[in-house]
Amino acid sequence: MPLGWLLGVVMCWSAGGAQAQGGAHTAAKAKLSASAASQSASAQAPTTPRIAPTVPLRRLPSWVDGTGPSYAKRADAMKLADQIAAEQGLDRAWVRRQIARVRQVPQAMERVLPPTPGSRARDWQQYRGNYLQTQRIGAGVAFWRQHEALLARASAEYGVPEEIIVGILGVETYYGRNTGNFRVIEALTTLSLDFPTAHPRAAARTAFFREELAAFLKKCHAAKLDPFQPRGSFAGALGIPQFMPSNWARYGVDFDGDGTVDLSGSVADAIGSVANYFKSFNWKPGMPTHYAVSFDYAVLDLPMLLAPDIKPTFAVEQFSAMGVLLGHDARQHEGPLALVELQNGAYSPSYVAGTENFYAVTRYNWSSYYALAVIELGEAVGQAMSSSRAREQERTTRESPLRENTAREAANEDKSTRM
Ligand SMILES: [Ca+2]
Repeated sequence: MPLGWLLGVVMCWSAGGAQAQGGAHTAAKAKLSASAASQSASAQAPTTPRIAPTVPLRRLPSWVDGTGPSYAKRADAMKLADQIAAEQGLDRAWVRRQIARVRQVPQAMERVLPPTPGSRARDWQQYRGNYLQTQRIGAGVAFWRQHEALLARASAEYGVPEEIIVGILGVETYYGRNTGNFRVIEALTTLSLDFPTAHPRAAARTAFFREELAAFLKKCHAAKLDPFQPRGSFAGALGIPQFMPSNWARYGVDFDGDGTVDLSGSVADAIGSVANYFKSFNWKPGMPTHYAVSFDYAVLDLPMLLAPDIKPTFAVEQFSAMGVLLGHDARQHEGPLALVELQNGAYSPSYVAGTENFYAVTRYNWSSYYALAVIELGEAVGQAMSSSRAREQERTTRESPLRENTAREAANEDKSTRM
């Protein structure tokens, strides 16, 4: 989600996100890497993912509305309104009216705060278990089947695999089920004017949310949309793909051709926009996202390998010189790689070699944990799709001779009747 920045930072804390790097997605390779890596590089890590409690497929919306003070009489709020109007070329009175209608939403202020450092150990297996549930994979298969033609068209047009689009939408909103309970304008106004000063990067975050609020008001004004209508996350991320408003404007695609980019009501627009987002962040068609690694402990230089974090930096030869052993396919890889470390709580970390396409997934949300969950969910859904297609094919093959026999018998019967 072009929730990017914001949530990225939050997730890096909460999920333990080292920031990841890029890698294209080839189902077989992607599959290999995570599990094989955790087995080879961290023999003590749990090999069976813990499964999180099941999530109900549908839940009643519980809206979170502003209950704090109104911004109508705040001088800084009206000053911000005037600034946005001037910068975006919007009617000053209209912007003032919108912001004056907003009440502070304290839950947004609470949710942007990172957990106390050390309060929660980062745990990839646990994080993974939150997304790779049987129900979510099943919902992904249903989504893929229902929107197969759209996914195929987006994949062909933008060069991004269906698995990645399906993985993103599954992790972000459970295929549109959980798109957020906050009024986007209330979340963004609150975080623009009352971002918690306890946050280590409060000034930068405030500036970020002000830009998002401006982008949101501009989009609403252009679309003649009441800014109080769209709902989203506590951070103002919108719709099925959870785009921040500036990304809605920048990367949103009218994929169903109805003249507007509707990320909440149009699955086609959501699918096209996610694919366009990845293309815009240099997704390289055909490149795997990551490879399995093992270590030559005699020469392993972990501090050096982990220094660039998720940014693909090292050539295959450099990896090898620093003690990272790669399989046959990975050794043929052209382009830089990053050693991605995923902590497993009390167990040894898992490691993968992330490519530029792994890094591209982290541009949606700046967390390697997030990226690998997206990749593995997409892959699990893809495999489930293939199995169900194979079963259907088998059934068709098994039934067709029967049908032929029945037809032949019917024809013979017909003949005998005529005789
Ligand atoms: Ca549209």
